[in-house]
Order: sequence, then C-alpha cells, then structure tokens
Amino acid sequence: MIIKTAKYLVSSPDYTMCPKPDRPEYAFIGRSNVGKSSLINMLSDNQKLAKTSGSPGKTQLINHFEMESLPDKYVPGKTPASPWYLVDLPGYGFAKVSQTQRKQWETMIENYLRKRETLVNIFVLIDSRHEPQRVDLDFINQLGEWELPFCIVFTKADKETQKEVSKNVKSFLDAMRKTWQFLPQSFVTSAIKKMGRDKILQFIEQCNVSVKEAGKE
Ligand SMILES: Nc1nc2c(ncn2[C@@H]2O[C@H](COP(=O)(O)OP(=O)(O)O)[C@@H](O)[C@H]2O)c(=O)[nH]1
Ligand SMILES: [Mg+2]
Repeated sequence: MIIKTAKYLVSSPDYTMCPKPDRPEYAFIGRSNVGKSSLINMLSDNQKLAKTSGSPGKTQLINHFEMESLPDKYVPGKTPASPWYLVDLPGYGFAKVSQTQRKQWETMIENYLRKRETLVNIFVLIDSRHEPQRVDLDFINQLGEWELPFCIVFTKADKETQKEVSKNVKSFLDAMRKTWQFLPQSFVTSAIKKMGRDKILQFIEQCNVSVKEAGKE
C-alpha cells in the first residue's frame, strides 16, 4: 500500500461527534508512551502528523486522520485512491489521572469502540521492552468480551536486542493463550527503523478490499 494523503481532520470528545461514518476506520490504542504517535507517523510517512511525546494522558479525545492510499501495483491516473480513517485514541494506564477522568475515558472508549459502525480493526500497541503487563491483558480481554476485532502491535523493537524482543513477544502471546483459544494477528514494529510498516499497511489494504467487496453484495 502506498499512502497518498495523510491529513489530520478532527478531534472529537464523543463517538456521536465523530466524522460521518462513510469509510473504513482503523483505531490505534495502547498505554501512554507506548509509541502510538510515533507508529502513526511512521505508517503515514509524516513525522509531524501525530504529536510525539509532549504531555501523555492529556489529550482525552478521539483523533481522526484522513487517509488516501493506493495499492502497490496501481495504474497512474486510472487506479482510484481508497479513502479510510486512521484514529488515534487516548492511551490507558496513565497513573496521574483522577478516578473521574479515568471513568470518562472508559465511557468514551467503550462507546466509540462498540458503536462506531465503520470501525474495521483495533490495533492494540504493546511495548516490546516489557514483560506482559496486567493493564494490557485486561484491555485485550475486554475487547474479547465485546467481540471486537483487533491485532497486537509490539512497539520499539529497536530498543532491545532481538532476543529480548522475541522473549517478550512470546511471553505476551503465552499470557494471552491462557484466555484465548486463537491468537490475533500480531506485528513487531520499530518507528525508528520503519520495521513492520509494510505488513501493517498490507493488512489495512486487505481489510479495505474486503469492506468494498462486502459493500457490493
Ligand atoms: N527507539 C524507539 N523509540 C520510540 C519508538 N517509538 C516511540 N519511541 C519513543 O518513545 C517515546 C513515546 O513515544 P510516543 O510516540 O510519543 O508515544 P505515545 O504516548 O504512545 O504516543 C518518545 O520518546 C518516542 O521517541 C521506537 O520504535 N523506537
Ligand atoms: Mg501520543
């Protein structure tokens, strides 16, 4: 997949205020500081698209980015670009928020994830430097209870040795096996090395094609 356009569109405090649900949508979520903004910038090939670092846990909004992509083999002037939304969701597990803020986050996220009709897939980001964390597993199990489709994206793979990353990925997937019969698709990524970019974009393209096909029936 070739990214033709990646543009910030709007931030919404609630799912009812999100843009018109007229194209496939992909949401990115994870603990604050997991590398979500860096991953979004890496995927869109725009280092300024999502703000990196800054003040984590502050932006409690649903951020829509307008994307247009082309398949790898496209005919210039002939192949139409496919529109889709990339959504940057506020992170969880941020220690310094109040109970009230946490509750607000939960309600907003649950409503968005469960009611946004065009949401095709949720990418759950996991820091590949750490052992499995309860908060990540709890969030994933919640997605399971809600029967929502998701993938796992392990981030910051360049920060540790390949051996350490493989060990953490394996322990995380093993921890998931305790509650999950089938494991979701997973990706190992590094925003610095652009690792995992092609695979994630390919996955999104396949989903976009399936959504289009389903719409024709
Ligand atoms: N080495 C390395 N650092 C990363 C990577 N992704 C993010 N970071 C760093 O981790 C910190 C948090 O990243 P950010 O994208 O802002 O995380 P967010 O809070 O989840 O949006 C920043 O200092 C990034 O530069 C990566 O793939 N490799
Ligand atoms: Mg961020």
